[in-house]
Amino acid sequence: MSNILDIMRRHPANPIISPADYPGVREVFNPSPVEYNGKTILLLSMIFKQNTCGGETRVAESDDGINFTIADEPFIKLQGMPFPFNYYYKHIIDNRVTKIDDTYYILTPVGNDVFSAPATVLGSTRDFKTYEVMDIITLPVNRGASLFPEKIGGKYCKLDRPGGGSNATFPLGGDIWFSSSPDLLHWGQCRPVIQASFSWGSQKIGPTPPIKTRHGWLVIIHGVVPAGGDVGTYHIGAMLLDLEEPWKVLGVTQKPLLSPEMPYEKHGHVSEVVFPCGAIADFKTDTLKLYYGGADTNICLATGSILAIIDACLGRVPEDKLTPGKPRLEFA
Ligand code: BMA
Repeated sequence: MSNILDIMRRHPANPIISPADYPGVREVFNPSPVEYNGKTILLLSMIFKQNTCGGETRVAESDDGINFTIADEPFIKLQGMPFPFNYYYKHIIDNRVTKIDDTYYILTPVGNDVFSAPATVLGSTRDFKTYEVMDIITLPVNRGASLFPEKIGGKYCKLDRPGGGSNATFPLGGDIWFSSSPDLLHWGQCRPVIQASFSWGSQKIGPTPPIKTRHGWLVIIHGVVPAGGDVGTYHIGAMLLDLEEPWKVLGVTQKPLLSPEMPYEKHGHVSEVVFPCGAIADFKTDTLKLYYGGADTNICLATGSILAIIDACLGRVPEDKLTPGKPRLEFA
């Protein structure tokens, strides 16, 4: 029996964006996808061969979701901004973008060499040309912060992953948490959501922006196990959260949706990595378009039935790993 769910199909043109096509580029990976004006936009994570300043974010745009044109200039430029943003100008990658009303909000886990990192910077855009920085909205160490696309119970909501993962450096952490805010800037009422302790996500897991379905909030997540690869093996799976109380897990896929299997996922700058920063749902055709990074080197696309993914989430819930099962932290 396969260790991977048979739901997603890789696009035959994979990798759809490769550094080989862009002289000077060393890595183009971990895209954050969103629809804008009838186009598909990807916020790309890019690292150049002449790497003086970590990674940067560029906008790629496409009419068909497969052939992309990459902007010539970085989209997010924290260097040159006033304190505290100027401290966090390095390694601006792995964005999570969410449209709320007519604004696209971008959460970026940013780091530097001075303070502990990454912290999460919130910014916004309406046209993917102008980026407006808003504030730093999480303490470090925190990765993967992702906004829900609408208020729930009158509050903005987000998922994130405080702590760096359960490894020698960060023995605790690596779990996904929920928090809410009246204004996108002040966050609290934190709730643990799910522990990094299932078969394909035993070391750390990380969220992407939740997608609203009739059955619950569908969240594509990555999961890391310590074995294999340069830094463990990175898988992609999904979980389903309660629509009204989104810190409650209705289910999680028992197997990954995608694991590193193809050469462009197994070999690259970091081996054995498939990494998502979001997905686009087409409910008319019941298709999830999952854009992801392969081996921290290139960009790939896989598609699959949204309903099948939801079914897989609901198949079996490891009760001891999920709230309200036996949470590691008890709270009133
Ligand atoms: C994570 C992030 C990602 C990367 C992954 C695998 O911690 O740095 O950008 O894809 O590691 O290297």
